[in-house]
Amino acid sequence: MHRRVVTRRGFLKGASALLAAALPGQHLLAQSTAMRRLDWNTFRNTRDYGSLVDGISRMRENTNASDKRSWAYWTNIHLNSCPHGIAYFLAWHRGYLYYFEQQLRAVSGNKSLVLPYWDYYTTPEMPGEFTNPSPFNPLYLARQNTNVIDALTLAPFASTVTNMQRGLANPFEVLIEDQPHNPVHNIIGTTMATLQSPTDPIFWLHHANIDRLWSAWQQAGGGRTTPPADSTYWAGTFTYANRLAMQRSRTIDTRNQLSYYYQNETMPTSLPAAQVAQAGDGGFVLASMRQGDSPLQLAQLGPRPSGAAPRLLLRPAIAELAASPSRQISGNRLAVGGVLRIPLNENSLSVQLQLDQTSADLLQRTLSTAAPQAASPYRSARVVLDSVRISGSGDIGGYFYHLYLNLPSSTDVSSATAYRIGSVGPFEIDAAAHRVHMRQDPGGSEPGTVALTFALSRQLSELVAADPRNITLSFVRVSGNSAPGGEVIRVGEARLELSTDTPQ
Ligand SMILES: [Cu+2]
Repeated sequence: MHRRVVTRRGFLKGASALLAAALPGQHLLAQSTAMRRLDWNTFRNTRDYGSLVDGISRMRENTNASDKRSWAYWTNIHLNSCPHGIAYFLAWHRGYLYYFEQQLRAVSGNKSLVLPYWDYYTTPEMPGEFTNPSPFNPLYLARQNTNVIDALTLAPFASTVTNMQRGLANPFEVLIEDQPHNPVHNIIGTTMATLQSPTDPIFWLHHANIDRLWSAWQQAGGGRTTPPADSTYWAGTFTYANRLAMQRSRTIDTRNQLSYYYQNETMPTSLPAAQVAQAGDGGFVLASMRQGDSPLQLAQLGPRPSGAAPRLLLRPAIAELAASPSRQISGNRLAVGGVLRIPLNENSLSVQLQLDQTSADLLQRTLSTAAPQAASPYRSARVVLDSVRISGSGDIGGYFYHLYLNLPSSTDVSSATAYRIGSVGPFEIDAAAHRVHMRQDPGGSEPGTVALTFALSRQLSELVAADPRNITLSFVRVSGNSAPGGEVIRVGEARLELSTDTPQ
């Protein structure tokens, strides 16, 4: 079975260019010949499956981390230079996977080997080949969980998500990193919940899937826009290691620039069917208007069938915690109210952000579109979790928290995403600690901690401005089947800030 195919689109393009430019045909055909990355469920039945297992086995056995044929060499590239939570998350990983795939080909001796992907939107349970704990199985690594159904969302594929890059309104790159990318790392846990995650073989199938979803989004039309090749956005180079670099502009189009494409390049349109609810789990509880329904995890609920009763997400109870004062954080950031020392454990909780009258007035002048903008030096609002650290057994993962602002006391789950500002778990904390280490981020106010920032959408800013004396922040816990209890994360301060930055 060979998968070196010439696509019709690629062939026609090549043929017309040939006629137009009268260049040697072989060269053009070589450029339009692309390799197809397969879904694991297809890949596992090809002869390449053996090459993949053999290649990974050889690389894991090679313990010389300075040798590019070793497993640790590739983990160290990720550890030393991956951008998480900053620009080029998608493009950097596209080039990283491309070079890793070439290395796998070289080590396995199979020139047509391609990286397969794990489509968890179709099969949320990790493929069994990766979970067999035999010491002779090179695809296995200890993990907290193997089912990622609670990590999934359709939010990045909504028709309103038309910008690719961080910094523009509603950016695809930020949304897909936030969910499903980060929660998949967190729920699987153990090594996957850290920047050492490429040590786990499932990492490569997870990131091939994220890359595939980006490809699908790029081709979906509907006004979805990637910066054009001549944009300054693509200027520059990713340096992965010594003599291993890629021009950013080469990562725009997989088929024509990197000569690969995916078996399925369409965006998911539904979530996997709901599974049997876990009784007594520590996750958030969904109430139903009908009696007798079991509580279900939020992500397990697909679109509600017409005529069915709405399924409700209840806002977690408000914890009474000490308030933090309004104060100037820097020349362009003002804290308008917050709370101190939030312990995050197996339960969900909400906190109330207390604003004094002066801060409330300023917030209203800044964020309300009805108010004159000139009356405030600030332009946007954000939630900052400061002095965040892992505590207890939190570093093993298996869990994460959705963050909501001003969640109503109960809301239909399909409406809850309007209040969501992001998520936090051990992977986000480890990635932020790495940015501090790389001096890309100053870190948290307390030494050895991190700070996480969540920009508010225009809609949420309006909502907050409408009632600035009554702002709640909810941490909604999502636990995999295996997840640590007790305090796992400590947030030193959660606060609302006004900033001079452009609104999202
Ligand atoms: Cu990742």
